[in-house]
Amino acid sequence: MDAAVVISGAGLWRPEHRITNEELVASYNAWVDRYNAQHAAAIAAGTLEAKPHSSAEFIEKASGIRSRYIYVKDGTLEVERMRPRIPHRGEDALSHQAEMALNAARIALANAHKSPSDIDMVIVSCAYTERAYPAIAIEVQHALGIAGFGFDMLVACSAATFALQRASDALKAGSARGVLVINPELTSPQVNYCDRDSHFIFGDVATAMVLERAETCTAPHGYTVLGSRAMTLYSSNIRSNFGYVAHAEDTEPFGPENLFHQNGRRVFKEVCPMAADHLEAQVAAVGLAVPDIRRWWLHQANINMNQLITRRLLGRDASPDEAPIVLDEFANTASAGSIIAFCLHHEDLVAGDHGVICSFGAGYSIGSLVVRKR
Ligand code: CO8
Repeated sequence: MDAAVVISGAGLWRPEHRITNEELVASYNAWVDRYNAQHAAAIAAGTLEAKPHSSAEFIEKASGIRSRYIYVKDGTLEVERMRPRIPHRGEDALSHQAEMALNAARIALANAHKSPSDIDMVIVSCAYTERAYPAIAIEVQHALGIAGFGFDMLVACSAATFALQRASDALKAGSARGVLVINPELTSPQVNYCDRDSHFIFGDVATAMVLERAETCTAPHGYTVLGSRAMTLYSSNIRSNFGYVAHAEDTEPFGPENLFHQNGRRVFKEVCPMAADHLEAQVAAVGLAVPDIRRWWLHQANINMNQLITRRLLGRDASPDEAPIVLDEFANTASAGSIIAFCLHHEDLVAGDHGVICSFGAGYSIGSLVVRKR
């Protein structure tokens, strides 16, 4: 029989700065007014389309987002800049993402009643890493004084769930005693704040989880992993093309086509049924049925998506207690969304309660873990 693996601690770190929809829209609309004024002649001649305003009401209705955290607010709302002004750190300083990762990791370790000496594998898994190497995970491992190994993983929105599956498999196989999975989602540098379709979508945050074998777990809120599944299906509907080859292609690495962009409508239509089918199959695979699930910690990209998926699964609307939404405060935080929902809403479950952590997004990718409170 497989050794039982437990999620024994979770940590959530919020940046100190926030941007509300109203602030974001005021900045975008001022930028649009300036753009339209600068191109007034072409717009009047019909050779260029005037850009329309964004609206806070649209954003909340279409997505459920009311505000987002941002690692550095300075610069982001300035019409002349429209991107964060993140101070450069030299090679001797702790990197931005390592700092975010450490903030979340320390909370997860404390909640798991573990110290760095109990950990021997560190996975930093998120939508982007700020450099190729040395891995952010190895920097975090060094800062915490962990003996063992670390590596980075990129799977966009499913980075956290896919890493949790890697962690669970390593613990079952005996190649690790304790694993830290950390998701420092520094999304803001890849957001095109001049794009009306996507300027509102993302927020920055860091989450972390500690996983260990059941026999070492002493934490008060441990969750046994009953099963996990990762699946991918290629799609170009969500893309971020920025990359190192631009240096040799002689292309602008950070042009609009290389920042985040998507066909949101198609993503919505294609991913919702896939996610619902995946969840139903995954719950059945561990011998449970949908009504046995006490809580759904779902990916947080869009409130309407989550409502559609849970309605398909349950045959009725899910209550906020059954499927918590954190989008209003956090926006879409790439892979961290379902982990934030877990961090904020897992201590009230009682022994024997079942829950599902699930992500869905770019790739396409879907990842899920069915868990039971100890
Ligand atoms: N303000 C006012 N009106 C707007 C705005 C705006 N900001 N934007 C669009 N509109 C208008 C459109 O022009 C359109 O007008 P009309 O009907 O006259 O043509 C109307 O509103 C409707 O537009 P859409 O059809 O585009 O709007 P939707 O209702 O589809 O909502 C959403 C747009 C919210 C984007 C929605 O489609 C959605 O959320 N889809 C799911 C997308 C999703 O889940 N994507 C996952 C992306 S995240 C991911 O995979 C991880 C990436 C890694 C992190 C990246 C970090 C940068």
